[in-house]
Amino acid sequence: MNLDQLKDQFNEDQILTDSKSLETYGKDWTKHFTPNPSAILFPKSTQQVQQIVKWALNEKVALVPSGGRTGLSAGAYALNKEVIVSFEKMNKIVSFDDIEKSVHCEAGVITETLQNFALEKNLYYPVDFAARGSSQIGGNIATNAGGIKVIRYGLTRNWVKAITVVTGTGEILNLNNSLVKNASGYDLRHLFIGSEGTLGFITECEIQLTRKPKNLNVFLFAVPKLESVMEIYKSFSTEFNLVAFEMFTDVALKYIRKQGHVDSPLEMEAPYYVLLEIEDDNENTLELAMEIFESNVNKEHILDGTLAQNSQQATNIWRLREDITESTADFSPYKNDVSVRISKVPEFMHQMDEILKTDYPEFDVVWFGHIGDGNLHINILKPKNLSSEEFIKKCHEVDHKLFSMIEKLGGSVSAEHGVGLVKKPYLHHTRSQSEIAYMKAIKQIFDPHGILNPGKMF
Ligand code: 2HG
Ligand code: ZN
Repeated sequence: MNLDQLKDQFNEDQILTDSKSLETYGKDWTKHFTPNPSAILFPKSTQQVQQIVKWALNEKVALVPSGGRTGLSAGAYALNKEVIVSFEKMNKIVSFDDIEKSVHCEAGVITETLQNFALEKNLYYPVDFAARGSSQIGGNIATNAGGIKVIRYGLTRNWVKAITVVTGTGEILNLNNSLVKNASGYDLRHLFIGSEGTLGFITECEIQLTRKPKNLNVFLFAVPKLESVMEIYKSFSTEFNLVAFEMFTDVALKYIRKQGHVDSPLEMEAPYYVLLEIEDDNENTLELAMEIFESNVNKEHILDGTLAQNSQQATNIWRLREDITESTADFSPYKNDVSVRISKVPEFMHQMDEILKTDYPEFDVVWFGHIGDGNLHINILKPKNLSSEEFIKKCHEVDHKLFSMIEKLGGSVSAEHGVGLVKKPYLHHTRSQSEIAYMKAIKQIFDPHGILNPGKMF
C-alpha cells in the first residue's frame, strides 16, 4: 500500500499511522475484537473521500468508515489492515434553510452539536440517545440510529431529506435533493440509510428539524411484574402520543447505584421500572396523566411513582436509564439488541425472562429497553472468574435459543445497533435467504470490488 500518492492532496495531519491512533480509530464501543488497521485518513470534503476511494481501488485496499465510533455491533472495526476513513474533519454545519427548517451538515457533525444548533434556531432535532455527545450524524444515518424518542419521532431515516454518498466505484451520488415529493423512481437515499458503510460512504446530508416540544413531563414508576409494564403502556398510549416509554430492571438500577452518580427518587423498590415521557401540550395533560396513574395504582400495576418537578429531576430520572451502558461497561458486557412487533412484547418478555433465568443463572443479566418500540437490550455481564473465551462461548450457546425464539416471533436480531460483525452470523434468523441474496447483489452493484467495509453485515 502506497500512501505517498495521497500526500500531494492531503496535509500531514490528514494521514496517521502511529500505533496509538491505529488502536483508537480501528474500533468502536464493541468489546471482544482486536483492531488492526494500517492507516487513518481524515478527508475534508466529499471530493477528498472520492480521491481516497479511487486510490483504494488502485491500491486494492479496503476502507472502513469511522464516525464517533459509538457503535455496538463492531460495524466500524478494522480487523485486517484496512484503511480507516475518519469523518472527524468533516464536521461543519454548512447552511440552514429557515423556510424548510432544515440543515445541511457534513457527515462528521456530532449529533449533540446538531441538536444544540436546532435549539438555537428555536427548533428541535429529535433523534436522541446516550451517545449523542460523541456519535456523528453520518454514522447515525449509516446505521439508521434509533434511541429514546423513536416512539414519537421515528428513526434517523425519517429526518434525512438528502444525502451525498461516494460509492465503491468512486462515484459521487446526490440523492433526493431535499425534495419532499419525488416520485421519479427508486429512492436510493433509503438504501444507503442503514447500510453500515457497505454500499457507499455518506459525506453530506440535509436534515429536517421540527417544532420544539412544549414542556416534557418525565415520570418514573416502580412496577411489580412484566404484565404490568404492558398494561401501563396500553393505558398511557391510548390517551397520549408518548415521547418515550422505557423499561429497566432492578439489576440495572443496582449498577447505576454502584456507579454512584444518581439514585432512584422512589421510596419503593421493585423488579421493574418504567420511565414515561409525555409532552405537556394542553391544560388537561397532567390531570389526565394523574388519573391514568391512579387507575394503574388501583390495579396494582404501579407500586410507586414520581413526576419530575423540574429539569434537574427530569435529567436525574433519565440518567437512571441512559447511564446503564456506561455503568456496566467495565463488566465486559455481551450485548444483544432485539426487537419484535409491539403486540408481541409481553410474550417476548416472558419467554426471554425464562431463557435468562434458566440459561444464565450464574450471570448478572441487565435488561432494559425501548418497550414502546418493541426493542429490548440484554447485557450479560462477565463474572470476574470466567475467562473471556468461556464467557463468549456460553453467551453464543444461549444466543441460538434467543434468536430461535425471536425468529418464531417474527422479530429482529438487531433492533437498532446494526449487524456489523456481531450479528452477522445470525442475520438469517431475521432475513430470508432470498432477501440476503438480494442484499448481496445490491452490494455488488455499488461496491463491485468489495472495498467498502468488507466482512460487515454478511
Ligand atoms: C441504549 O438504549 C443504547 O441505551 C445502548 O442503545 C444499549 O448498551 C446497550 O446495550
Ligand atoms: Zn437503545
